[in-house]
Amino acid sequence: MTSPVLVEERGGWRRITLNRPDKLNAFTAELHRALAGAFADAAADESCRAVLLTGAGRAFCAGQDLEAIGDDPSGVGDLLDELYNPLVRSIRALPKPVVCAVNGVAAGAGANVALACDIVLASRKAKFIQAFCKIGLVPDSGGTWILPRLVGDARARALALTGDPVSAEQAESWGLIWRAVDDEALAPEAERLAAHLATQPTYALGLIKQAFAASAANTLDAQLDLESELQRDASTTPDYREGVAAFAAKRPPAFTGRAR
Ligand code: T3D
Repeated sequence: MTSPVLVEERGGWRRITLNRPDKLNAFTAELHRALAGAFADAAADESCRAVLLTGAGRAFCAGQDLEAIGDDPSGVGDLLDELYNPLVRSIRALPKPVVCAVNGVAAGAGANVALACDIVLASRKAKFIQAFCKIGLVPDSGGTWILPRLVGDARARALALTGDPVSAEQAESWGLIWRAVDDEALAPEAERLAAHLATQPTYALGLIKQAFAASAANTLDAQLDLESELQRDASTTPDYREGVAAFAAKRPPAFTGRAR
């Protein structure tokens, strides 16, 4: 049987591909379980220093598989508690960068899982759709948290209340994503970025993720304190010493990514 998630080792980073192209990579429980396993493996493997998430076929992900849900609405909240929320948390908590290459439509939870990643590239044919309201649901997978933070309240509300699609170019100009790129450039560009990140001071990149995670709830004062704490930690790493030594010697740094 074809696996709903493909994992490819790429020398320091790995590509995780949602693989139900006939159903636009819509989430089933099986896909969720495979994806959770792939992220857990990436977290546990010290040699993996970056992750690239993408979709097979013409779509990134159409959100929840609406056929798999059937007519019984009783498990909908449970699905979020058991599958979607842990997924978003695991992406955000992964102490290494996650690049998302949005290769086509990203709808519903598919859009919000993409937006949970650290750096989002999208092909010009991609679009982002907060499709929830079209079926009488509420944006989930962190959508009501991340959208206003990325694009502001006015745009976030309109996107959530209308379910109108946003093109990749519009998403870039609004700050919803990092960059829109030509269709044929998406894979090489995302791979180049993941490969670059995999050579960087991974432990410090993980601390940067921690700082951004905390900043959403912190006062400036609290954030300044946190930055001092994280900077102390970062400055004890071999990568900090290597970064400074390489700068002084005018040579490229060779980072290990390790904390100690
Ligand atoms: O439990 C819970 O529900 C809570 C969790 C909710 C999280 C959510 O994500 S809710 C939102 C669910 N997603 C949607 O509502 C999006 C539904 N899909 C669409 O609106 C459209 O398919 C797209 C805009 C994404 C793409 O449109 P288009 O015209 O490019 O493709 P298509 O023809 O509609 O779809 C192609 C095939 O994929 C088609 O199958 P077929 O007829 O060729 O056998 C279609 O049924 C299937 N497909 C697309 N989306 C889903 C799906 N099958 C199951 N579930 C889907 N979400």
